[in-house]
Amino acid sequence: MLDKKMAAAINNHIQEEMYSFYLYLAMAEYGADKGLMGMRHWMRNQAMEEMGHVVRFMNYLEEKGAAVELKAIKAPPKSWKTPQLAFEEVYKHEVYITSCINNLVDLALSLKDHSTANLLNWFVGEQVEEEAGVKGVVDMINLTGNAPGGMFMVDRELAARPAAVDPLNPAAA
Ligand code: OFO
Repeated sequence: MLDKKMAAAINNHIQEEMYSFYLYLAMAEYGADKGLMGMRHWMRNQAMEEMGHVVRFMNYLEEKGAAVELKAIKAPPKSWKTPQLAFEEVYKHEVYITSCINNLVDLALSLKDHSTANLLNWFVGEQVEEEAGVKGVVDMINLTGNAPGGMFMVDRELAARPAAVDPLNPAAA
């Protein structure tokens, strides 16, 4: 059993996670268009992680006997002025997603819904990693001080990001 308000809030949040997936796929294509294949790799793997978050919430709704309601996803931007601005947007977006998770925690606690609070506890920790991971990239770009070839060097680091787990087949990882 899941409180209707909690189920509705989780379904709304699935839409946020789907938008994150979409946004990072768009940024991957922007990177590819600029010849930044490391950025493309980093963003595609970030998108894959977002799909993992979607699947985690969907599995939970299934387990609790609540209906999954997939909603429309708005189109993300197609391009950014610079790769640096794209990564800064990722950071801002992750701070926003953290606030969404915190709101879900507040709702779960107000409903004394300990099972959802337990699920969300994983996401609270995950968001710390999400923010820190992209902040590391923004810091790295800033360290280049816009030097010629700076983004080329950063791109090589981005290419080294380990592949994300396949969200639909996590046991295969
Ligand atoms: Fe799902 O954490 Fe990013 O958005």
